[in-house]
Amino acid sequence: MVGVPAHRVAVIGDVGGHLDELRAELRRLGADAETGRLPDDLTVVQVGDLVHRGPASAAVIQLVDGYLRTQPAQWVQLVGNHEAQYLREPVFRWPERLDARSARTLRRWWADGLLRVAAWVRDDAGEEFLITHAGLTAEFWRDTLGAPRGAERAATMLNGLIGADDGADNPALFRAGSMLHRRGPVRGAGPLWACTATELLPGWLATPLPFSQVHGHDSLFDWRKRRFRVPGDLARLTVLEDEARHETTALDGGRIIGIDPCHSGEPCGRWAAWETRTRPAQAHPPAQAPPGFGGSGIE
Ligand SMILES: [Mn+2]
Repeated sequence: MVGVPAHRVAVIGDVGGHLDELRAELRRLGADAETGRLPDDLTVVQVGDLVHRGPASAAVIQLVDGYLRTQPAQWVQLVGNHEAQYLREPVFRWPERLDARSARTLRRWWADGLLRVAAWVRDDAGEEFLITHAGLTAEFWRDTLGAPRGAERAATMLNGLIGADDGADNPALFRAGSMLHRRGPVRGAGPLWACTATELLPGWLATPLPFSQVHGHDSLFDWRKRRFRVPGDLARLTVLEDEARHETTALDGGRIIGIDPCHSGEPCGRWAAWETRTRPAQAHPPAQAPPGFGGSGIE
């Protein structure tokens, strides 16, 4: 019997306004060199932080807007803390500010359910991955979501938080951690903000993972200084892939894979998307779903 053809999912880490880097990686993944069109067998998930740092934030937003318009079933856009600056009152100072048109585009994506908090995928070996900007901490998973066992359920619940508490001063979804507050780690920092070394990993050392995770935002390994930001026992659980700038920490119940290339104002050099294979129905949203599929909480 011929099975359903395998489908490729490529998860792209933080872009940081580096249009040329994003374009080059999409071409490597099979996008048409002229038109940029994605091949039919590929779904891209981008983990957020499209903007700031690099030279071309507005053009990155425009490129992604094109994919969301023309190939909406093949581009899943997640929200990062840098996009959130334009969706709510800004919470941190940043030297750059997006132009009004780009900010409006982000707000339209958010209102239309095109900018999500979480995606999920089950690979063809059966391993489930939750994909978010900064990772889902054990405390947020347990206390805010009520400890869902599957990645699909967790993604649906996270996306259901969009708009649910927009009026609140400090809604769980946007709960920042040590990176913003410059104090000790925050138990239950949200999926846009959790610091990998001090807020994401520690909780999962004490709690078996219900599913694996892929995230951007920051890293356990400082790629520039070439040293771990964590003690040796945690570092020893982590395998580095230098060429791709991926770090994989093996824990009880699953693994946590960090894919932030850590671009600064200059691109970092070598990096790559994290790729896996799945069957078309085993990703969120499914490959053929209409735009807005997946219970974002926005009607
Ligand atoms: Mn970030």
